[in-house]
Amino acid sequence: MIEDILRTLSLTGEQSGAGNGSWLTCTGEVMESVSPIDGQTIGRVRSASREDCESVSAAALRAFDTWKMVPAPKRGEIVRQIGNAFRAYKKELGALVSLEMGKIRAEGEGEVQEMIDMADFAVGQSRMLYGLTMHSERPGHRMYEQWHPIGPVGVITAFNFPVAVWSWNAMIALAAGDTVIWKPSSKVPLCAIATMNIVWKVLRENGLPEGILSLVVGKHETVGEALISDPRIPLISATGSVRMGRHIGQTVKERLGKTLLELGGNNAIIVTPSANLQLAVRAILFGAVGTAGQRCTTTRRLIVHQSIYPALVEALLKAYSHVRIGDPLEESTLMGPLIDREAVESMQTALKHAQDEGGRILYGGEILSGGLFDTGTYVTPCICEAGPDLSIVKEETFAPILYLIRYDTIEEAIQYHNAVPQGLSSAIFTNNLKEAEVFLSHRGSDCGIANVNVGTSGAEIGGAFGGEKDTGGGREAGSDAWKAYMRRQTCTINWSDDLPPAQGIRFKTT
Ligand code: UN1
Repeated sequence: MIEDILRTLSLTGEQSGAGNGSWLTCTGEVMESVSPIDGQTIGRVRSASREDCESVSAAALRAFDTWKMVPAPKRGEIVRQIGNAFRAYKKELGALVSLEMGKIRAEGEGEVQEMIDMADFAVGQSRMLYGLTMHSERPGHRMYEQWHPIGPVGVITAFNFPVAVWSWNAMIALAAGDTVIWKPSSKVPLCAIATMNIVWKVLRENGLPEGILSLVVGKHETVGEALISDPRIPLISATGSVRMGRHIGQTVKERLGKTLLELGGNNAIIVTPSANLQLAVRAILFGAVGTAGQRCTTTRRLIVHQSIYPALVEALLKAYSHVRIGDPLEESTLMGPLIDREAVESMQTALKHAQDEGGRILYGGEILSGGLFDTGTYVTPCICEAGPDLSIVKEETFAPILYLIRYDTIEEAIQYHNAVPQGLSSAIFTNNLKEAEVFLSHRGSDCGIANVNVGTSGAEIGGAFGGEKDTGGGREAGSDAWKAYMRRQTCTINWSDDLPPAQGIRFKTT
Protein backbone atom coordinates (compact mmCIF):
# COMPACT_ATOMS: atom_id res chain seq x y z
CA MET A 1 0.00 0.00 0.00
CA ILE A 2 2.82 2.38 0.94
CA GLU A 3 4.61 1.47 -2.28
CA ASP A 4 1.47 2.35 -4.27
CA ILE A 5 1.27 5.76 -2.63
CA LEU A 6 4.94 6.46 -3.28
CA ARG A 7 4.69 5.32 -6.88
CA THR A 8 1.60 7.41 -7.60
CA LEU A 9 3.40 10.46 -6.21
CA SER A 10 6.59 9.66 -8.21
CA LEU A 11 8.62 9.08 -5.04
CA THR A 12 10.54 5.91 -5.79
CA GLY A 13 14.32 5.78 -5.33
CA GLU A 14 16.59 8.47 -3.93
CA GLN A 15 15.04 11.91 -4.29
CA SER A 16 16.69 15.16 -5.18
CA GLY A 17 16.13 17.82 -2.53
CA ALA A 18 16.30 20.82 -4.86
CA GLY A 19 14.53 21.83 -8.00
CA ASN A 20 12.94 24.72 -9.79
CA GLY A 21 10.58 23.05 -12.22
CA SER A 22 12.70 19.96 -12.71
CA TRP A 23 15.03 18.26 -10.23
CA LEU A 24 18.65 19.33 -9.86
CA THR A 25 21.46 16.86 -9.25
CA CYS A 26 22.01 17.85 -5.64
CA THR A 27 25.37 17.81 -3.94
CA GLY A 28 24.38 17.94 -0.26
CA GLU A 29 24.25 15.06 2.17
CA VAL A 30 21.59 12.34 2.13
CA MET A 31 18.71 12.67 4.61
CA GLU A 32 16.30 9.95 5.58
CA SER A 33 12.61 10.39 5.91
CA VAL A 34 11.51 8.23 8.83
CA SER A 35 7.86 7.56 9.54
CA PRO A 36 6.92 8.19 13.17
CA ILE A 37 4.29 5.47 12.76
CA ASP A 38 6.71 2.53 12.78
CA GLY A 39 10.18 4.06 12.67
CA GLN A 40 10.74 2.78 9.12
CA THR A 41 12.61 4.79 6.52
CA ILE A 42 10.19 5.68 3.75
CA GLY A 43 12.61 7.51 1.49
CA ARG A 44 16.01 9.12 1.02
CA VAL A 45 16.57 12.65 -0.09
CA ARG A 46 19.84 14.21 -1.21
CA SER A 47 19.74 17.63 0.34
CA ALA A 48 20.63 20.93 -1.29
CA SER A 49 24.09 22.46 -0.88
CA ARG A 50 24.72 26.22 -0.84
CA GLU A 51 25.46 26.04 -4.58
CA ASP A 52 22.17 24.27 -5.23
CA CYS A 53 20.41 27.01 -3.29
CA GLU A 54 22.16 29.58 -5.44
CA SER A 55 20.91 27.95 -8.68
CA VAL A 56 17.39 27.82 -7.30
CA SER A 57 17.41 31.48 -6.20
CA ALA A 58 18.83 32.61 -9.54
CA ALA A 59 16.09 30.69 -11.39
CA ALA A 60 13.39 32.11 -9.10
CA LEU A 61 14.63 35.61 -9.87
CA ARG A 62 14.71 34.97 -13.62
CA ALA A 63 11.24 33.41 -13.55
CA PHE A 64 9.90 36.42 -11.66
CA ASP A 65 10.59 38.60 -14.73
CA THR A 66 8.28 36.42 -16.82
CA TRP A 67 5.65 35.56 -14.21
CA LYS A 68 5.05 39.14 -13.04
CA MET A 69 4.18 40.10 -16.63
CA VAL A 70 1.43 37.49 -16.89
CA PRO A 71 -1.85 39.34 -16.17
CA ALA A 72 -3.11 38.55 -12.68
CA PRO A 73 -6.35 36.79 -13.75
CA LYS A 74 -4.28 34.65 -16.13
CA ARG A 75 -2.05 33.76 -13.19
CA GLY A 76 -5.27 32.84 -11.42
CA GLU A 77 -6.06 30.42 -14.24
CA ILE A 78 -2.78 28.59 -13.56
CA VAL A 79 -3.64 28.49 -9.84
CA ARG A 80 -7.04 27.03 -10.77
CA GLN A 81 -5.31 24.20 -12.64
CA ILE A 82 -2.98 23.64 -9.67
CA GLY A 83 -6.03 23.36 -7.39
CA ASN A 84 -7.49 20.73 -9.71
CA ALA A 85 -4.21 18.80 -9.66
CA PHE A 86 -4.41 18.78 -5.84
CA ARG A 87 -7.97 17.44 -6.14
CA ALA A 88 -6.71 14.59 -8.30
CA TYR A 89 -4.08 13.57 -5.71
CA LYS A 90 -6.00 14.33 -2.52
CA LYS A 91 -6.13 10.75 -1.29
CA GLU A 92 -2.50 9.86 -1.99
CA LEU A 93 -1.01 13.13 -0.82
CA GLY A 94 -3.19 13.03 2.29
CA ALA A 95 -1.98 9.51 3.03
CA LEU A 96 1.64 10.58 2.56
CA VAL A 97 1.10 13.40 5.07
CA SER A 98 -0.11 10.77 7.56
CA LEU A 99 2.74 8.45 6.76
CA GLU A 100 5.52 11.00 7.04
CA MET A 101 4.14 13.24 9.79
CA GLY A 102 1.92 10.85 11.75
CA LYS A 103 -1.38 12.76 11.84
CA ILE A 104 -4.50 10.71 11.27
CA ARG A 105 -5.70 10.17 7.74
CA ALA A 106 -8.73 12.45 8.04
CA GLU A 107 -6.39 15.27 9.07
CA GLY A 108 -3.90 14.41 6.31
CA GLU A 109 -6.65 14.65 3.71
CA GLY A 110 -7.96 17.74 5.47
CA GLU A 111 -4.61 19.36 4.81
CA VAL A 112 -4.85 18.67 1.10
CA GLN A 113 -8.40 20.05 1.19
CA GLU A 114 -6.92 23.20 2.69
CA MET A 115 -4.53 23.39 -0.30
CA ILE A 116 -7.50 23.07 -2.66
CA ASP A 117 -9.44 25.73 -0.76
CA MET A 118 -6.44 28.04 -0.84
CA ALA A 119 -6.13 27.59 -4.60
CA ASP A 120 -9.82 28.40 -5.08
CA PHE A 121 -9.48 31.45 -2.85
CA ALA A 122 -6.40 32.65 -4.74
CA VAL A 123 -8.13 32.25 -8.12
CA GLY A 124 -10.75 34.77 -6.99
CA GLN A 125 -8.13 36.96 -5.38
CA SER A 126 -6.27 37.20 -8.68
CA ARG A 127 -9.15 39.40 -9.90
CA MET A 128 -9.35 41.37 -6.69
CA LEU A 129 -5.91 42.85 -6.06
CA TYR A 130 -7.64 46.12 -5.28
CA GLY A 131 -6.03 49.44 -4.50
CA LEU A 132 -7.74 52.55 -3.12
CA THR A 133 -8.21 55.88 -4.84
CA MET A 134 -7.86 59.15 -2.92
CA HIS A 135 -8.98 62.69 -3.60
CA SER A 136 -5.96 64.87 -4.15
CA GLU A 137 -5.68 68.17 -2.28
CA ARG A 138 -4.24 69.66 -5.48
CA PRO A 139 -6.55 70.78 -8.31
CA GLY A 140 -6.33 68.73 -11.51
CA HIS A 141 -4.61 65.83 -9.79
CA ARG A 142 -5.58 62.24 -9.26
CA MET A 143 -4.20 59.90 -6.61
CA TYR A 144 -4.45 56.19 -6.27
CA GLU A 145 -2.50 53.22 -4.97
CA GLN A 146 -1.70 50.01 -6.75
CA TRP A 147 -0.14 46.70 -5.80
CA HIS A 148 2.75 45.18 -7.70
CA PRO A 149 4.41 41.77 -7.40
CA ILE A 150 7.21 41.88 -4.85
CA GLY A 151 9.70 39.24 -6.08
CA PRO A 152 10.73 35.74 -5.08
CA VAL A 153 9.24 34.79 -1.70
CA GLY A 154 11.03 32.39 0.66
CA VAL A 155 8.59 30.10 2.46
CA ILE A 156 9.86 28.15 5.47
CA THR A 157 7.42 25.61 6.90
CA ALA A 158 7.24 23.35 9.95
CA PHE A 159 6.77 19.58 10.18
CA ASN A 160 3.26 19.71 11.61
CA PHE A 161 1.57 20.97 8.45
CA PRO A 162 3.81 19.49 5.76
CA VAL A 163 1.83 20.87 2.80
CA ALA A 164 -1.03 23.19 3.82
CA VAL A 165 1.03 26.08 5.18
CA TRP A 166 3.09 26.20 1.98
CA SER A 167 -0.17 26.50 0.05
CA TRP A 168 -1.38 29.42 2.20
CA ASN A 169 1.70 31.27 1.05
CA ALA A 170 2.30 29.87 -2.41
CA MET A 171 -1.23 30.13 -3.82
CA ILE A 172 -1.50 33.78 -2.79
CA ALA A 173 2.06 34.55 -3.88
CA LEU A 174 1.33 33.08 -7.33
CA ALA A 175 -1.80 35.18 -7.73
CA ALA A 176 0.24 38.20 -6.61
CA GLY A 177 2.82 37.56 -9.35
CA ASP A 178 5.63 36.35 -7.11
CA THR A 179 7.76 33.26 -7.46
CA VAL A 180 8.22 30.98 -4.44
CA ILE A 181 11.19 29.12 -2.96
CA TRP A 182 10.08 26.59 -0.36
CA LYS A 183 12.20 25.20 2.44
CA PRO A 184 10.14 22.50 4.16
CA SER A 185 10.99 20.91 7.49
CA SER A 186 13.69 18.24 7.08
CA LYS A 187 11.36 15.90 8.99
CA VAL A 188 8.82 15.80 6.15
CA PRO A 189 10.68 16.31 2.85
CA LEU A 190 8.74 13.71 0.83
CA CYS A 191 5.47 15.62 1.19
CA ALA A 192 7.17 18.67 -0.30
CA ILE A 193 8.77 16.69 -3.12
CA ALA A 194 5.42 15.07 -3.96
CA THR A 195 3.80 18.50 -4.01
CA MET A 196 6.41 19.79 -6.46
CA ASN A 197 5.86 16.80 -8.74
CA ILE A 198 2.17 17.72 -8.85
CA VAL A 199 2.54 21.47 -9.44
CA TRP A 200 5.47 21.41 -11.86
CA LYS A 201 3.45 19.24 -14.24
CA VAL A 202 0.85 22.02 -14.42
CA LEU A 203 3.52 24.67 -15.00
CA ARG A 204 5.16 22.60 -17.74
CA GLU A 205 1.84 21.90 -19.48
CA ASN A 206 1.32 25.65 -19.66
CA GLY A 207 4.77 26.29 -21.14
CA LEU A 208 5.85 28.37 -18.16
CA PRO A 209 9.54 28.80 -17.31
CA GLU A 210 11.34 26.96 -14.53
CA GLY A 211 11.73 28.80 -11.25
CA ILE A 212 8.13 29.87 -10.58
CA LEU A 213 7.78 27.30 -7.79
CA SER A 214 10.99 25.84 -6.31
CA LEU A 215 12.09 23.61 -3.49
CA VAL A 216 15.22 23.42 -1.35
CA VAL A 217 15.45 20.65 1.24
CA GLY A 218 18.27 20.71 3.74
CA LYS A 219 19.57 21.76 7.12
CA HIS A 220 18.65 25.19 8.32
CA GLU A 221 22.34 26.05 8.80
CA THR A 222 22.89 25.75 5.06
CA VAL A 223 19.60 25.99 3.20
CA GLY A 224 17.73 28.13 5.72
CA GLU A 225 20.58 30.61 6.15
CA ALA A 226 21.09 30.87 2.38
CA LEU A 227 17.44 31.76 1.97
CA ILE A 228 17.04 34.26 4.79
CA SER A 229 20.26 36.15 4.11
CA ASP A 230 19.68 36.48 0.36
CA PRO A 231 18.98 40.13 -0.53
CA ARG A 232 17.27 39.03 -3.76
CA ILE A 233 14.44 37.53 -1.70
CA PRO A 234 12.40 40.50 -0.43
CA LEU A 235 9.97 38.50 1.72
CA ILE A 236 10.50 35.55 4.03
CA SER A 237 7.38 33.87 5.39
CA ALA A 238 8.24 31.45 8.18
CA THR A 239 6.32 29.11 10.46
CA GLY A 240 8.00 27.50 13.45
CA SER A 241 9.32 28.11 16.94
CA VAL A 242 9.72 31.51 18.57
CA ARG A 243 13.48 30.94 18.76
CA MET A 244 13.66 30.27 15.04
CA GLY A 245 11.42 33.26 14.33
CA ARG A 246 13.61 35.62 16.36
CA HIS A 247 16.66 34.55 14.39
CA ILE A 248 14.90 34.87 11.03
CA GLY A 249 13.39 38.21 12.04
CA GLN A 250 16.78 39.64 12.99
CA THR A 251 18.59 38.31 9.93
CA VAL A 252 15.98 39.53 7.47
CA LYS A 253 15.53 42.91 9.19
CA GLU A 254 19.31 43.42 9.11
CA ARG A 255 19.06 43.54 5.30
CA LEU A 256 15.77 45.47 5.58
CA GLY A 257 13.77 42.67 4.05
CA LYS A 258 10.19 41.84 5.05
CA THR A 259 9.06 38.95 7.19
CA LEU A 260 5.78 37.25 7.83
CA LEU A 261 6.12 35.19 10.99
CA GLU A 262 3.74 32.58 12.35
CA LEU A 263 5.36 31.27 15.52
CA GLY A 264 4.29 29.65 18.76
CA GLY A 265 0.85 29.51 20.26
CA ASN A 266 -0.30 28.80 23.81
CA ASN A 267 -3.98 28.79 23.14
CA ALA A 268 -6.63 28.73 25.82
CA ILE A 269 -10.34 28.10 26.04
CA ILE A 270 -12.32 29.82 28.78
CA VAL A 271 -15.33 27.76 29.87
CA THR A 272 -17.96 29.80 31.68
CA PRO A 273 -20.89 28.66 33.85
CA SER A 274 -23.44 29.17 31.05
CA ALA A 275 -21.45 27.15 28.50
CA ASN A 276 -22.93 24.17 26.68
CA LEU A 277 -20.57 21.62 28.23
CA GLN A 278 -21.16 18.96 25.61
CA LEU A 279 -20.11 21.38 22.90
CA ALA A 280 -17.15 22.53 24.95
CA VAL A 281 -15.88 18.99 25.57
CA ARG A 282 -15.99 18.18 21.85
CA ALA A 283 -14.08 21.34 20.98
CA ILE A 284 -11.54 20.76 23.75
CA LEU A 285 -10.92 17.20 22.64
CA PHE A 286 -10.39 18.20 19.02
CA GLY A 287 -8.22 21.16 20.05
CA ALA A 288 -6.06 19.38 22.65
CA VAL A 289 -5.78 15.85 21.25
CA GLY A 290 -6.15 16.49 17.49
CA THR A 291 -2.87 16.19 15.55
CA ALA A 292 -1.52 14.77 18.85
CA GLY A 293 -1.25 18.29 20.24
CA GLN A 294 1.14 19.38 17.50
CA ARG A 295 -0.74 22.30 15.98
CA CYS A 296 0.19 25.93 16.55
CA THR A 297 -3.48 26.30 17.40
CA THR A 298 -3.66 23.32 19.78
CA THR A 299 -5.65 23.99 22.96
CA ARG A 300 -3.01 23.99 25.70
CA ARG A 301 -4.84 25.72 28.54
CA LEU A 302 -8.36 25.41 29.85
CA ILE A 303 -9.56 28.21 32.10
CA VAL A 304 -12.66 26.90 33.82
CA HIS A 305 -15.14 28.57 36.17
CA GLN A 306 -14.91 26.86 39.54
CA SER A 307 -18.66 26.16 39.68
CA ILE A 308 -18.50 23.82 36.66
CA TYR A 309 -14.95 22.57 37.19
CA PRO A 310 -15.83 19.15 38.68
CA ALA A 311 -18.43 18.41 35.99
CA LEU A 312 -16.12 19.44 33.16
CA VAL A 313 -13.21 17.42 34.53
CA GLU A 314 -15.43 14.37 34.79
CA ALA A 315 -16.66 14.76 31.22
CA LEU A 316 -13.13 15.29 29.94
CA LEU A 317 -11.73 12.25 31.71
CA LYS A 318 -14.46 10.18 30.13
CA ALA A 319 -13.82 11.61 26.67
CA TYR A 320 -10.05 11.12 26.96
CA SER A 321 -10.49 7.50 27.98
CA HIS A 322 -12.22 6.86 24.64
CA VAL A 323 -9.43 8.28 22.49
CA ARG A 324 -8.04 5.49 20.32
CA ILE A 325 -4.30 5.80 19.94
CA GLY A 326 -2.48 3.93 17.22
CA ASP A 327 -1.66 3.72 13.54
CA PRO A 328 -2.94 7.00 12.05
CA LEU A 329 -3.67 5.28 8.75
CA GLU A 330 -6.35 3.17 10.43
CA GLU A 331 -9.86 4.55 10.26
CA SER A 332 -10.69 4.20 13.98
CA THR A 333 -7.54 5.94 15.27
CA LEU A 334 -8.04 9.39 16.77
CA MET A 335 -4.47 10.09 17.82
CA GLY A 336 -1.28 8.97 16.10
CA PRO A 337 2.34 9.24 17.26
CA LEU A 338 4.35 12.35 18.04
CA ILE A 339 6.81 13.31 15.32
CA ASP A 340 9.85 11.71 17.01
CA ARG A 341 11.35 10.63 20.31
CA GLU A 342 12.69 14.10 21.03
CA ALA A 343 9.12 15.36 21.01
CA VAL A 344 8.19 12.64 23.49
CA GLU A 345 11.15 13.64 25.63
CA SER A 346 10.16 17.30 25.72
CA MET A 347 6.66 16.26 26.73
CA GLN A 348 8.11 14.25 29.63
CA THR A 349 10.36 17.12 30.66
CA ALA A 350 7.42 19.53 30.63
CA LEU A 351 5.31 17.19 32.76
CA LYS A 352 8.14 16.82 35.23
CA HIS A 353 8.44 20.62 35.48
CA ALA A 354 4.70 20.92 35.94
CA GLN A 355 4.74 18.40 38.79
CA ASP A 356 7.79 19.97 40.41
CA GLU A 357 5.92 23.26 40.40
CA GLY A 358 2.87 21.73 42.05
CA GLY A 359 0.86 20.63 39.00
CA ARG A 360 -1.13 17.40 39.30
CA ILE A 361 -1.61 14.94 36.46
CA LEU A 362 -5.24 13.86 36.26
CA TYR A 363 -4.93 11.76 33.13
CA GLY A 364 -2.32 10.26 30.79
CA GLY A 365 1.13 11.52 29.93
CA GLU A 366 2.62 8.03 29.68
CA ILE A 367 4.86 6.70 26.93
CA LEU A 368 3.26 3.64 25.35
CA SER A 369 5.14 0.48 24.52
CA GLY A 370 4.57 -2.93 22.97
CA GLY A 371 4.12 -3.81 19.28
CA LEU A 372 3.81 -0.74 17.07
CA PHE A 373 4.31 1.42 20.16
CA ASP A 374 7.92 0.25 20.54
CA THR A 375 8.95 3.16 18.33
CA GLY A 376 8.72 5.23 21.51
CA THR A 377 6.73 7.88 19.66
CA TYR A 378 3.28 7.11 21.08
CA VAL A 379 1.97 8.72 24.27
CA THR A 380 -1.34 9.07 26.04
CA PRO A 381 -2.74 12.61 25.96
CA CYS A 382 -2.39 14.36 29.28
CA ILE A 383 -4.67 16.46 31.47
CA CYS A 384 -2.77 18.34 34.15
CA GLU A 385 -4.27 20.49 36.89
CA ALA A 386 -2.17 23.62 37.29
CA GLY A 387 -2.10 27.09 38.77
CA PRO A 388 -2.11 30.02 36.32
CA ASP A 389 1.34 31.12 37.45
CA LEU A 390 3.26 27.91 36.80
CA SER A 391 6.16 28.82 34.52
CA ILE A 392 5.64 25.70 32.39
CA VAL A 393 2.08 26.84 31.63
CA LYS A 394 3.51 29.91 29.90
CA GLU A 395 5.59 27.76 27.55
CA GLU A 396 4.49 26.05 24.37
CA THR A 397 5.29 22.33 24.59
CA PHE A 398 4.47 20.77 21.22
CA ALA A 399 2.64 17.78 22.69
CA PRO A 400 -0.86 16.82 23.90
CA ILE A 401 -0.76 18.40 27.36
CA LEU A 402 -3.81 20.29 28.56
CA TYR A 403 -3.38 22.45 31.67
CA LEU A 404 -6.51 23.08 33.70
CA ILE A 405 -6.83 26.36 35.57
CA ARG A 406 -9.74 27.48 37.76
CA TYR A 407 -11.18 31.00 37.78
CA ASP A 408 -13.71 32.96 39.76
CA THR A 409 -14.58 36.13 37.83
CA ILE A 410 -14.49 36.77 34.08
CA GLU A 411 -11.90 39.52 34.63
CA GLU A 412 -9.68 36.99 36.34
CA ALA A 413 -10.21 34.50 33.50
CA ILE A 414 -9.15 37.06 30.91
CA GLN A 415 -6.16 38.05 32.99
CA TYR A 416 -4.99 34.41 33.15
CA HIS A 417 -5.77 34.05 29.49
CA ASN A 418 -3.54 36.91 28.38
CA ALA A 419 -0.72 36.25 30.86
CA VAL A 420 1.42 34.23 28.43
CA PRO A 421 3.98 35.46 25.90
CA GLN A 422 2.17 33.91 22.90
CA GLY A 423 -0.94 35.32 21.19
CA LEU A 424 -2.23 33.07 18.43
CA SER A 425 -5.67 31.56 19.02
CA SER A 426 -8.28 31.77 21.77
CA ALA A 427 -11.84 30.80 22.56
CA ILE A 428 -14.62 31.24 25.08
CA PHE A 429 -17.52 28.86 25.59
CA THR A 430 -20.46 30.82 26.92
CA ASN A 431 -24.11 31.52 26.29
CA ASN A 432 -23.82 34.83 28.10
CA LEU A 433 -23.76 37.67 25.60
CA LYS A 434 -21.87 40.04 27.87
CA GLU A 435 -19.09 37.57 28.54
CA ALA A 436 -18.77 36.81 24.84
CA GLU A 437 -18.56 40.48 23.96
CA VAL A 438 -16.06 41.27 26.73
CA PHE A 439 -13.88 38.44 25.45
CA LEU A 440 -13.98 39.81 21.90
CA SER A 441 -13.50 43.44 22.98
CA HIS A 442 -10.14 45.16 23.44
CA ARG A 443 -10.49 44.30 27.13
CA GLY A 444 -10.62 40.65 26.19
CA SER A 445 -8.45 38.20 24.26
CA ASP A 446 -5.14 39.60 23.01
CA CYS A 447 -4.81 36.93 20.30
CA GLY A 448 -4.92 37.10 16.51
CA ILE A 449 -7.83 34.64 16.52
CA ALA A 450 -10.71 34.83 19.02
CA ASN A 451 -13.71 32.49 18.88
CA VAL A 452 -17.01 32.08 20.70
CA ASN A 453 -18.32 28.53 21.09
CA VAL A 454 -15.73 27.36 18.57
CA GLY A 455 -12.42 25.81 19.66
CA THR A 456 -8.94 27.24 19.11
CA SER A 457 -7.84 25.00 16.24
CA GLY A 458 -9.16 24.18 12.81
CA ALA A 459 -9.42 27.71 11.44
CA GLU A 460 -10.89 28.24 7.97
CA ILE A 461 -8.62 29.59 5.24
CA GLY A 462 -10.92 32.54 4.50
CA GLY A 463 -9.76 34.52 7.53
CA ALA A 464 -6.32 36.01 8.08
CA PHE A 465 -4.34 33.48 10.11
CA GLY A 466 -1.71 34.54 12.63
CA GLY A 467 -1.20 36.13 16.02
CA GLU A 468 0.33 38.75 18.23
CA LYS A 469 3.18 39.01 20.75
CA ASP A 470 5.64 36.09 20.46
CA THR A 471 3.50 34.57 17.73
CA GLY A 472 5.19 37.07 15.44
CA GLY A 473 2.44 39.33 14.05
CA GLY A 474 2.23 37.85 10.55
CA ARG A 475 -1.03 37.03 8.77
CA GLU A 476 -1.39 34.36 6.12
CA ALA A 477 -4.16 32.76 4.03
CA GLY A 478 -7.41 34.70 3.62
CA SER A 479 -8.85 38.19 4.11
CA ASP A 480 -6.32 40.82 2.96
CA ALA A 481 -3.23 38.72 3.81
CA TRP A 482 -2.35 38.96 0.08
CA LYS A 483 -1.07 42.49 0.65
CA ALA A 484 2.06 41.15 2.38
CA TYR A 485 3.02 39.44 -0.88
CA MET A 486 2.91 42.65 -2.94
CA ARG A 487 4.51 46.05 -2.86
CA ARG A 488 2.29 49.09 -2.55
CA GLN A 489 2.76 52.06 -4.81
CA THR A 490 1.09 55.43 -4.30
CA CYS A 491 0.64 57.28 -7.57
CA THR A 492 -0.20 60.92 -8.28
CA ILE A 493 -1.11 62.06 -11.78
CA ASN A 494 -1.29 65.74 -12.73
CA TRP A 495 -3.78 66.40 -15.53
CA SER A 496 -3.69 70.20 -15.13
CA ASP A 497 -1.35 72.74 -16.76
CA ASP A 498 -0.11 73.97 -13.39
CA LEU A 499 2.22 72.54 -10.76
CA PRO A 500 0.65 73.36 -7.39
CA PRO A 501 2.79 71.88 -4.58
CA ALA A 502 1.02 70.05 -1.75
CA GLN A 503 0.72 71.75 1.66
CA GLY A 504 0.23 75.08 -0.25
CA ILE A 505 3.99 75.66 -0.37
CA ARG A 506 5.06 78.56 -2.60
CA PHE A 507 8.26 77.76 -4.47
CA LYS A 508 8.58 80.11 -7.42
CA THR A 509 11.40 82.28 -8.75
CA THR A 510 9.15 85.03 -10.17
C1 UN1 B 1 -0.34 25.41 12.38
O1 UN1 B 1 -0.41 24.61 13.29
O2 UN1 B 1 0.76 25.92 12.05
O3 UN1 B 1 -6.27 26.39 12.49
C2 UN1 B 1 -1.45 25.81 11.52
C3 UN1 B 1 -5.70 25.31 12.40
C4 UN1 B 1 -5.15 24.94 11.04
C5 UN1 B 1 -3.80 25.53 10.84
C6 UN1 B 1 -2.79 25.27 11.93
N1 UN1 B 1 -6.04 25.42 10.01
O4 UN1 B 1 -5.58 24.54 13.32
